[in-house]
Amino acid sequence: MHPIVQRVIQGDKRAIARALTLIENDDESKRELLQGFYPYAGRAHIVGFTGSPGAGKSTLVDQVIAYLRASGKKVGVLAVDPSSPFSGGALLGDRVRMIRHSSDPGVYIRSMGSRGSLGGLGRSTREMLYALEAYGCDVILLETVGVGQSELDVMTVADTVALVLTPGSGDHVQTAKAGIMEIADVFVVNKQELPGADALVRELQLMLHDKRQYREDWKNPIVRTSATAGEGIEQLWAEMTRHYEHIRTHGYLAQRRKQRHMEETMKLVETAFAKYLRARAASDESWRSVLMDDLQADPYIASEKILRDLPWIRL
Ligand SMILES: Nc1nc2c(ncn2[C@@H]2O[C@H](COP(=O)(O)OP(=O)(O)OP(=O)(O)O)[C@@H](O)[C@H]2O)c(=O)[nH]1
Ligand SMILES: [Mg+2]
Repeated sequence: MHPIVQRVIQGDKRAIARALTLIENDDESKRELLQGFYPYAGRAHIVGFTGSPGAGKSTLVDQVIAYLRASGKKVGVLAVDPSSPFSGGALLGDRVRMIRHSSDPGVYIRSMGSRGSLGGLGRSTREMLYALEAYGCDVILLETVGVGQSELDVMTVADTVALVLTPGSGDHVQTAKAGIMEIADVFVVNKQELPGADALVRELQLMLHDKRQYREDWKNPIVRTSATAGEGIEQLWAEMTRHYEHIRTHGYLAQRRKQRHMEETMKLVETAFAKYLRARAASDESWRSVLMDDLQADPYIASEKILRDLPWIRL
């Protein structure tokens, strides 16, 4: 077993920091690390917080950490900082807000960049979660700004997703980015003390009322919070837990894990296959001539000429 894996499993904070960096940098030791971490997959409840910039996600996460710590849970936090102009000071903001927890041995907080490919962000998030599960986290909180598709994709690794909305921010149900309403398990109306909160709640209730099909038979609850005042946190966590129990007891969690396992595996197979094709295209003489010289053939004909060399692909 890789020495870092052993130390992570023992709960060594410096080791988890190192492991996450190695994973994020796609280090060559990554494969061995993951082999050590994978047996711990599924131990933690992974909770995603998404929503517009400034909705109060970090403030909520900070309050949820405090709440969970009071009940003795070990907590991991991954904040995805997209390299989009939206999150100007987000990184610093997150650090300042959550810094009070950073000396707590039961909390590990990590901000990760979204550099690299879009697909890579999802993959390394998933892999970092395996490491945090091996580290012994009971709950892992994931924060992303729900502006881009890649941040939405990140949320597919969460067991429970909270969409954080705020009154009077133009953050209305009708204008919400397509896809974001569908992935939310719990709707959070944060800054509920501000005017417009009642209207936003009503708007959400109407939308839910019109909804004909509930994903995984789950009726999405709406929770009101005031993150800065620490109000509604207990209820929020109660709904998160209720959702987790729901998907666990009805077999949805097992189903999702199967699906995820298949997709992660296929992605690796596809990546290896694409690499093989590119390498062969660069070296195989007959492929090269089809690709570069035979300009008479349209791309369909040209591709068929190449695919004939791969007899297990039926044309
Ligand atoms: N009035 C009020 N302000 C809040 C509440 N929750 C958060 N805020 C404030 O809203 C601002 C943004 O909060 P953040 O927690 O940084 O929001 P965020 O969603 O993490 O923002 P990004 O990470 O930049 O997307 C901060 O100034 C908070 O103090 C709340 O319940 N009421
Ligand atoms: Mg934030």
